[in-house]
Amino acid sequence: MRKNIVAGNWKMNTNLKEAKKLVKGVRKGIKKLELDSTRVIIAPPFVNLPTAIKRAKKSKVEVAAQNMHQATSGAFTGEVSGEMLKGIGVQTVILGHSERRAYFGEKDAVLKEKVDSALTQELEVIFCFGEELKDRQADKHFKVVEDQLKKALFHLEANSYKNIILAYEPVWAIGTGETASPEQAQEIHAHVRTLLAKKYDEELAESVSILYGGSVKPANAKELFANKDVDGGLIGGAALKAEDFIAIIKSI
Ligand code: G2H
Repeated sequence: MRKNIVAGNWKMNTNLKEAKKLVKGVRKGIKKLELDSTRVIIAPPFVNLPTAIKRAKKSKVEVAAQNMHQATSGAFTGEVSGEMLKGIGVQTVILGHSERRAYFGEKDAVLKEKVDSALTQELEVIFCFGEELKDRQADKHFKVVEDQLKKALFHLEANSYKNIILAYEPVWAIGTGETASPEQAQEIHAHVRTLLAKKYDEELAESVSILYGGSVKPANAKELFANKDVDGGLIGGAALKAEDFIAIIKSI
């Protein structure tokens, strides 16, 4: 059975003091919750990862990174490798976020390399994909999503998918306050499961958690998560306030 997952992508937010406070708030907030089939992940900025890992110890809060370089080491000023992340106790890394694609020029080919590198380091990957507004307006959203998945993931062997979480994040809904409707999210998630079933098999397609991301907040989380193929969310803005993040976790 696949797990439900609520993951907080803190993006370039939180100084050290804020990060400590936020981990504490999340940790405290989930303490009394029944989370048997739900995972809670937070993804602070690189510099706050060691502190977050330390403060999340012996709790159900897992800590992820927001990005990594595809090489193990080398002359790549300013970059961080999967091996380095693994070395400090990170288990999961977000790859392919639309902000990485849009502002840092990350194309499908480099994302494929990053995915391979992360899996080699035995890191779990939260792989983000999603169409832009112009794609949806041109009725190309199914095709765009399909291409993104094929180019970065479909070379993988079936057994790699035990370390892959997918996150559908329509670009037009990210940080805009605009959310995909539950129906729009469900139809893409179902489409992705069909693609996985065609490429691999039904069992694999049913085993992969597919999260929705894009302006998820306490007010809309329940109706999004109620969909059969929506297994939780990747939360940005609303993950920066412990009480909102907890309210979203409670919606699952
Ligand atoms: C999408 C999401 C988290 P937000 O980027 O990855 O951010 O919830 O602020 O739209």
